[in-house]
Amino acid sequence: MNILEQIRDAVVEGNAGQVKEFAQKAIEEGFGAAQILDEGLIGGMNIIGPRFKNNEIFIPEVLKSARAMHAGMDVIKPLIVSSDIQEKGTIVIGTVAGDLHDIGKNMVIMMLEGSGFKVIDLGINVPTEKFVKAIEEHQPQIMGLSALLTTTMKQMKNTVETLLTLEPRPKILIGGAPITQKFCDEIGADAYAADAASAAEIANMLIGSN
Ligand code: B1M
Repeated sequence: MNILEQIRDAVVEGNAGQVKEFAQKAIEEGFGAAQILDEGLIGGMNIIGPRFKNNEIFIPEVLKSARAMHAGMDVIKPLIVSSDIQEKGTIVIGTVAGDLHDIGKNMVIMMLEGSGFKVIDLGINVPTEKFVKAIEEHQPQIMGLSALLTTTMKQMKNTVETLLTLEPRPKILIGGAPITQKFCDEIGADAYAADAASAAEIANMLIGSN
């Protein structure tokens, strides 16, 4: 079993100590952050997802895996986020109201910061008013919304509807497992990104630096 598979399995087992140790070892073996993220950390969560869905495991196990995954993200973060990168612009990001999922959002943040953006994280369960207030306060070029539940897609739509009425307004970038380009077009957001790496690419396109 290679080191990325070991990371994946340690995420599945929810063993944060091992995930840290293996992630460090993977870096020493020359694996890049993106590969450790995709094949190791996300690989583990992709195994957890169907098991959770099929009631083979329950919330405590999922949270244990989530914590293990965060421990791995802490190890690879310095590889992604280089402190001497000049800030390109500000992005405010949050998970919409009613939704408590933040693992994917936090990955998106890591990639955005790694790409040179200043990111203001509003956290989870963010009501529309809080997004609006953050726009007034931080004047971001981009507003990022994440949703992981089909039930909170409706909330995302409501929030986007309000943001579209602001003048001037930031570009709106949306993402999350149930979100699609079709949904993005339907609700009038400016862009959809399927994963953390493309979120950073698309953010660059939105501010015209690519
Ligand atoms: Co929840 N949950 N969960 N969960 N959970 C899902 C999403 C689910 C698909 C599991 C399932 O049934 N198969 C299902 C949703 C079904 C649906 O809506 N159709 C589900 C459910 C039902 C629930 C609860 C309702 C369960 C319950 O209580 N009965 C409950 C809801 C709580 C709430 O939010 N109100 C719940 C709770 C939880 C936990 C708290 C236990 C935990 C969250 C912990 C945390 O986030 N801190 C949890 C988890 C971990 C999951 C699964 C297993 C994994 C999600 C994850 O982190 N994936 C998930 C199953 C699955 O997705 N396979 C599931 C890894 C992550 C890297 O991927 O978040 O997709 P993802 O992010 C990607 C992209 O989507 C994209 O980039 C990321 C990186 O590549 N992306 C963006 C994300 N945001 C973006 C924003 C962007 C751009 C790209 O621009 C701004």
